[in-house]
Amino acid sequence: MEVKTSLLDNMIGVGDMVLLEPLSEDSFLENLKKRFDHNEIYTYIGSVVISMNPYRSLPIFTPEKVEEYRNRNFYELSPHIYALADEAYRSLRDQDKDQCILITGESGAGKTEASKLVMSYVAAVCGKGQEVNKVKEQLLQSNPVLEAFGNAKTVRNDNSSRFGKYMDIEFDFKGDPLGGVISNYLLEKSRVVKQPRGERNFHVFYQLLSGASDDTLSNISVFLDCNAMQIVGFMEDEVQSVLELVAAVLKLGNIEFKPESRCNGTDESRIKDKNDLKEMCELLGIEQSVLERAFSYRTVEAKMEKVSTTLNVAQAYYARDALAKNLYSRLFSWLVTRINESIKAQAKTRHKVMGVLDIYGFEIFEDNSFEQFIINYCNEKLQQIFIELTLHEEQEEYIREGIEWTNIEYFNNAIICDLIENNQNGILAMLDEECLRPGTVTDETFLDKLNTICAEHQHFESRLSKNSKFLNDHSLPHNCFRIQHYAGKVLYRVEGFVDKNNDLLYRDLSQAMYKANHSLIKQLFPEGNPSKVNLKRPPTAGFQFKASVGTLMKNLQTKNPNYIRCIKPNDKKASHIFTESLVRHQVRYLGLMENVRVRRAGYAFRQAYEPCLERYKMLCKRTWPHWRGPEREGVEVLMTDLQVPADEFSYGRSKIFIRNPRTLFFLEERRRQCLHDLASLIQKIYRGWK
Ligand code: AD9
Ligand code: MG
Repeated sequence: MEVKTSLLDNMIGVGDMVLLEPLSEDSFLENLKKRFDHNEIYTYIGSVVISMNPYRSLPIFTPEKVEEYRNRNFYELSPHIYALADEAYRSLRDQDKDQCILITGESGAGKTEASKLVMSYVAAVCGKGQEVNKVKEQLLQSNPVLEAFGNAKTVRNDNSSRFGKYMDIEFDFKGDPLGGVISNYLLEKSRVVKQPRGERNFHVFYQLLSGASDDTLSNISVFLDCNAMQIVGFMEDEVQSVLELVAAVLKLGNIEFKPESRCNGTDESRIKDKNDLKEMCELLGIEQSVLERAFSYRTVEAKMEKVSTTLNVAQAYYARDALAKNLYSRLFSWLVTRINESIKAQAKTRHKVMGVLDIYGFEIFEDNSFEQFIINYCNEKLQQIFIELTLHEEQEEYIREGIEWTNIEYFNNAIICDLIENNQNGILAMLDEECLRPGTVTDETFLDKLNTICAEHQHFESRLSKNSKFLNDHSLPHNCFRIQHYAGKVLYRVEGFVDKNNDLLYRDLSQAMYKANHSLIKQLFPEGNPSKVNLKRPPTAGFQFKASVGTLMKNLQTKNPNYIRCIKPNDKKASHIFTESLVRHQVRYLGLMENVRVRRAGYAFRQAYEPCLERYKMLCKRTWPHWRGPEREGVEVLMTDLQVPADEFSYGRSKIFIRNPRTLFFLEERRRQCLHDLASLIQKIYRGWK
C-alpha cells in the first residue's frame, strides 16, 4: 500500500502522535520539541490539532498555503491548522454537518490567533462575489473591534482576551457565508478600575489617549483608527458615542473624593475637584448636579418609602468604581449586540453553522480572585466536554458497536465541575445563597460556609478543611481556599467574591445615567427609568455565567467538534525557547497522552456502512455501479478486493472502524485517481464526438 510520508518524516518528528513509536510521555515531548525546533508548530493526535505558539511570524499562513490545503484530505499534507479548518468546512458544506471549532489552552498559548487563522482560512476558501465578500469582511473585522475593547496586556499575554467569545458563522447550502452571531461571556470588568501590577487596562483606553491630545476630547473619533468599526457597519455618530463613553470612563476614574465632617460627628464625601466631573457630564449630557448628588447620597426604596443616606468617602469611591465597571461592561455588551445586528444573516433559508470558540485560558496568578474562579470554571467545563466527546464517547461507541476494546483510564474532571456548579452545595450556589441572605454578609462568612460544606471534598482545600490530606496545611492563608483544578492547584482569595457576584449599582447612579441626554447611555441603563422601578434583584454574576456556559455546552454538543489544543512553549513570550517542564505540565493536564492512547487502542476513523459504500464503491468492479444487498456486505467485498490488511479495520454493528489514518488516505487516493481517470475518459469521448 502506498503511503505518503509527510506524517512519518523522522527528521522533523512524527506528524501524528498516534504513529509515535515507542509511545511515552518523554517521547511525546521529544517529538513536540523536535518539530518545534524545525518550525513545525502543528502536530496531530488523530483529528485533534496540537498547536505550539511560535511567538514569531512564520511563513506558513500565506495565500499559497491556503491553496495547498484547499480541498485536500486531512492526512495528506503536513499537519496544519488549515487542514482542520478545511476538513470542518468541507464536512459542513458537503455532508451538511454543523461544526464547532473548540480552541483550548492556557493564557498566551495562541487560542485567539488560532481562531483568527481558522476564520481567515474559511473566508479564503468559501464563495466569492460582492455580497459574500462584504459579509466576510464584516465577520473578520469584528475581531479587531472586540479586541480593542475586550483585550488587554497581562503578565501572561500582551493581547490577552478578557472576555469569552463564541461565534457562529452561518452558511447557505452552497457553503457561502450568510452572516454570524457572536456570544460574549463575562468581561473582566474589574480591570477598568484596577489592574494587577505589570498589567494594563483595555487597549482602547490607550488607543484613545495616544490619539487624543485635545483636552476637550471634542470630535474624538478622528484620533482613533475606526476603520474596522466602519466596515462592521457602525455609523459615524455611533462611533462618536462609543468613544464618548470610553472617554467618560477615563474621566470618571479621575474623580476623587474627600471627607467633610458633619456636626453629628460623621464624615460625608465631597468631590475634590469638579473639573473631571464637569467634563464627564458634558460628554454624556448629564446635568452636573444630578451626578454630584448621586455620588453623595444613596436612596433605598422599600415598599412605597424612600430613604436617603449620605455616602462616606469609601462608599463614594465604591459607587464611582461600580459605575465605571458598569458603564464599560454594558458598553461592551452593546457593542456585541450592535455587531450582531450588522453581521446577522439576511436570508431566511436553513443555515449550516460553524461555531468558533475562543475563550480566556486557564489562569493561575499570584493573586486569584472571582474573575479567575469564573475563567477557570469555564475551562473545567471545556475540558469536560473534551473528555465527554473524545475519550468517554469514543469508548462508549466501541461498546455500542460491539468492537473489542480494552478500557483506558483517564482523569475525569466531572467531580471538579460538580464542586463548583452543583445546584445544592456547589461553590457558586453557596455564594449566591450568601449574597441573598439577609443580615451581615461578608467574604469571610462566605468562606465559613464553604469550609463547613466543601471541607471534605477531595478537590477543595482550606485552612479549616476537614479533608485529612490537608488538615495541617498552614501554608494556606486564612482568607483563601484552594481548588485542585484539572490544570493545577489554584489559591483563591475570597476578598471581593460577594461584591463581584452581587454586582450591584446604586439606583441613584442608574437613574442619573438614564437622565443623560445621550441616547446610548440611556439605552445602557434601562433600570434607571423611574417609571419602571423593579424591586426584584437582578441575577448574580455567577448565576448568569453558569447559565450562559450551560447554554454554550448544550449548543456545542449538537455540533461535530474539531479540537485545537494550544500549548505555550515558554513563559517569556519568546521564540525558539522550549521549556520542557512547562510543556510537560500542559501535556499532562490537557490529557494529551490519554488522548493518544485512546486513539491508538482504537480506530482513527469510522464511517457508517452506507456513506462508506457510496464513497468508495467505484474502486471495485463488484460494487460498481450498484451493490444489491446489505451495505455492510458491500463494504466487506470492497475491503477484500482492495486487499486492505484485515487488522486494519473492524466491522461494528452500523459502522466500519479503520485503525490507521493511512488506510483512509489510501482509499481517498485511489478514489481521487479513479475520478481523475473517469474525467479523462469522458473528455476523450467528448472530443471523439466533436
Ligand atoms: V488568552 O487566554 O486570551 O490570554 P491566547 O488567546 O491563548 O491567550 P493569543 O492567541 O493571544 O493567546 O497568543 C498570544 C501571542 O502569541 C500573540 O499575541 C502572538 O504574539 C503569539 N502567537 C500566537 N499564535 C501565533 C502564531 N500562530 N504565529 C505567531 C503567534 N505568533
Ligand atoms: Mg485570547
